[in-house]
Amino acid sequence: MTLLQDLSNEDNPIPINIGDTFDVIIEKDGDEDFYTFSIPELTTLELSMLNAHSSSIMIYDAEGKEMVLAYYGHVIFQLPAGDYLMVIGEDTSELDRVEIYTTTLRIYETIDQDPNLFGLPVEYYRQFNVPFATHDMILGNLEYEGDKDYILINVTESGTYLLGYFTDYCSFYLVNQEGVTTRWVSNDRLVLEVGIYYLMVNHRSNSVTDDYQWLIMKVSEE
Ligand SMILES: [Ca+2]
Ligand SMILES: [Ca+2]
Ligand SMILES: [Ca+2]
Repeated sequence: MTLLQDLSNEDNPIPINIGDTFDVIIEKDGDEDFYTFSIPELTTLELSMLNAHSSSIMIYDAEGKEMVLAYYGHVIFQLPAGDYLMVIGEDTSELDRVEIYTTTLRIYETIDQDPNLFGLPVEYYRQFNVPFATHDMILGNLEYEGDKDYILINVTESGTYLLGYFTDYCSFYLVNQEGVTTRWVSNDRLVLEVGIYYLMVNHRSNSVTDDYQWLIMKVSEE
């Protein structure tokens, strides 16, 4: 019988490089293995694990903020530059055998043009002035499961605005500078003050990819 050793603990995380494949060995109920990695710039990553339907994955930034929480051994996510701690454990009620998850953390190739994250420097975002100069709709796409798109909205005149969109499976939200998020359903009106907001688009369903089109119009309140 092979005696499996716990490879890491909270005080001794294992450094990994993006692109590495490694075995996570969950010896017993409640076991967790710890890994660290760094990325130099905003990056979309894919974590794939074999035989890991029973896994849990948590990724924390250097301040200890949880950035990713995922199950079932597969997740695509975006992180800004920084140092990260990844904790992999099991998600079963009573683990009665050793689980070995063969795990790869790699860059996910995508043409996603809109960050999934709020609070990055403004130059990361597509920026639109509201009211629009034209009535052309803006195109976007949710490129992969879990994609979210943040788009910067610069409101230059306060007033009442209407959002219009075409999509089958996306939901739209308005996010203010404090991160307060308001669902914005097509044809609904919101009163906006001059300032910077974000439009956030995410999946309403489990669909993998979705195209969407939107515009924001200023309306006069009678
Ligand atoms: Ca272990
Ligand atoms: Ca996208
Ligand atoms: Ca995105």
